[in-house]
Amino acid sequence: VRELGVAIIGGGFMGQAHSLAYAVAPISAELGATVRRAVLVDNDPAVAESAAARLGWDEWATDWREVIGRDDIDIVDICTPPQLHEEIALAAIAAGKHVFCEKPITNLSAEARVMVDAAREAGVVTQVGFNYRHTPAVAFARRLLDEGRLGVPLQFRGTYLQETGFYNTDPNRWRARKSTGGSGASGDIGSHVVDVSEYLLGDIVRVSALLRSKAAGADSGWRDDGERVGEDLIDDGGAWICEFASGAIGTFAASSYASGRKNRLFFELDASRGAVEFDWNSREEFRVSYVDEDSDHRGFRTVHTNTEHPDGWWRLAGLGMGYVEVSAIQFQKFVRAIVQGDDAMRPTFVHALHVQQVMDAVAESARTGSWVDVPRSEQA
Ligand code: SOE
Repeated sequence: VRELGVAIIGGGFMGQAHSLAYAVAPISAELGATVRRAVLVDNDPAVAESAAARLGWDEWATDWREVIGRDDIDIVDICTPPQLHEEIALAAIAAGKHVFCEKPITNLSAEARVMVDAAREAGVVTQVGFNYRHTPAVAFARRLLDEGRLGVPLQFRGTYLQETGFYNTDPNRWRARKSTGGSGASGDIGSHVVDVSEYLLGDIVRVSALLRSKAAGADSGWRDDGERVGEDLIDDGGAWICEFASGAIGTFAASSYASGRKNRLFFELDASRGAVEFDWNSREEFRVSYVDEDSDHRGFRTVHTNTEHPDGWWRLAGLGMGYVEVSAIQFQKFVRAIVQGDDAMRPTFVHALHVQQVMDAVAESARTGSWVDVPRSEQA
């Protein structure tokens, strides 16, 4: 059995999530390869040493440049702030490594474009950490659409809400400004729900958006939006409407100032033969209503996902699928793509480029007040 060595760049929150997922992924499914957690890299030596020891990595290092070209490394996994993604990814691709990159792929679609072209030329496998689409209930919605059981999509309404803005208030943190790599609520969490929508409905082709930053102070509302742009601030909340290439329409909201919402990725999808609801906070529940029901049975039913559903792990429904399981599913797909060339259902750099083009259009529309067209993806 082939062994794939991983170098992970970044020992923070995502470094931890990926480490747990790498440990679980190869022992919970037949992948045709084992995964060796070879080197954890963080520019802070104390973080690198302690994270590597705790999370089961063979070695630690502080300079990714000294690591990514090594012969025993097959996969470079980038968990750094987004403004570093392009440089690290291009170096890894040049060294012939497969690249897993956290989202957003970068904050600029022009950089993402370069990454896509480089990866294609080198023939390496890529994937981006749009993890929520791998939830069995979300993948089941996609299967029902593919099989025609939901009919034609009409309308998607998606939100991703957190309350982190109330508590992460240090104005000097890198996430606070665009120029230091912040993606805003739109790019950081809104991009996840855009990925889910495109996974289910295909390309978004135009958007109209509002983005806002919150002023400091409990009783303050949004700033004037010119201040957000002029002062290089990230957005803390936004809303946008869109049209999909299929003619379906969509509405989206993302906010870091949504009290009580810890990590609420939610969507509703209306289609010609039925409708689906999904809430990450009840992620095992697939809620579906079919048009063609006896009149005394019309309404939503709740199906608890299990091994009958795509990527389900437990035959007994109700045991629960958590953040680590869903993260492990994404690495199972990534490893299968490397070993078997199986490309199905994965958010590659190509998909992530299109999500970034949507996010760039959202930002431009918020600035100009106009509808902005989004180029068609290379999948289309
Ligand atoms: C933001 O708070 C964040 O950590 C995102 O960056 C992740 O992508 C999301 O999955 C959880 O929330």
